[in-house]
Amino acid sequence: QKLDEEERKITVIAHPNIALIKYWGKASETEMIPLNDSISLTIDLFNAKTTLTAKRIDDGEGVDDTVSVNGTNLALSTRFNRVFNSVRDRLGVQWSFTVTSSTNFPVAAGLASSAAGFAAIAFALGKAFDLPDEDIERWARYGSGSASRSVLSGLVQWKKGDRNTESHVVSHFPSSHWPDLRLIILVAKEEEKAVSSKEGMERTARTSALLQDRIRRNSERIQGIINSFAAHDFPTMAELIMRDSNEMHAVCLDSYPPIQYLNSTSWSIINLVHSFNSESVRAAYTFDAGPNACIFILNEHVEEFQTLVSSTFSNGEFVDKKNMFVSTLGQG
Ligand code: 2P0
Repeated sequence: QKLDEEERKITVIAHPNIALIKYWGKASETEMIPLNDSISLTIDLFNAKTTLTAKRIDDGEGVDDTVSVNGTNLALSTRFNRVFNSVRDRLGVQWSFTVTSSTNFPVAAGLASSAAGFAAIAFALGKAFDLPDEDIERWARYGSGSASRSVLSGLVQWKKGDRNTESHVVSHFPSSHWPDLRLIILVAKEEEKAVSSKEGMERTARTSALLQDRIRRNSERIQGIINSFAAHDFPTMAELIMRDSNEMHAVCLDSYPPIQYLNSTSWSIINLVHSFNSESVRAAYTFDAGPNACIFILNEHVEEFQTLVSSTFSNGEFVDKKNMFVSTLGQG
């Protein structure tokens, strides 16, 4: 909505995403360039709804940006400032930005909201000023690397690129390509605050020799995901997803001091999935920078898997499907 030349207002929605092959480590923190490509699907059940109001300001008048998420005003971090300043540089005239965001993620889900949040802000900024997709992706990335993958829909690859202008996202398939695919999110209680992704990535890049080995396998893995997704080959895709998650957590352990994101519940779920897969591979776990499990699975197996999880944990963590969320994937 262009209220006049002095004010713009727009409301958009973006979804968080889950990486099948994960981003871990940056070549540049200032330009947010990753050390390896990553590939993801969006989690359709959850979203960030964001309203942006942009107001023209006169030369000499100070900018006054504000961001509130779920009713709380945030202290603006370097990342927000980097996004807003980059937009002002692009526009060539001064604007102040007010962002009001609400998320429908259950607080208990402990899912990182930054991907959906920054994707929504970047999308709103781009659309409010009729700017091209490259700008939207870049601003999402400046906010949070993984947010750039939430700008598109379907199976989305973030190609690292070697320079700022080369790092970009592409969608290989629309979400409609595999409508039976589901994600079950199992929320495992976090005992203590994890090392942030930013800090963890920095430590791994600085101290882990294993990371170099991981990076060497990256393009083969990404291609394996694209091919198995294209062919609806669940067992092949599932093994790649699980191996990549395991490997990301292995390089975290190889960092010094070591970083541990998985807890005993996470490990029980890993073992449960492998026993569920003993006859044929029907489920794949993946873990981000925390203990919650994300399980890729076909719709026809969801009920059986949920029932198994509910009955396995004797402390009642997942009884009656508590702490479990089922989503379709890839709408973006
Ligand atoms: C991913 N993660 O590919 C990986 C897997 C977590 C584990 O991207 O520093 O919030 O803002 O770029 O994107 C989470 O880290 O980190 C993440 P920054 P981000 O989804």
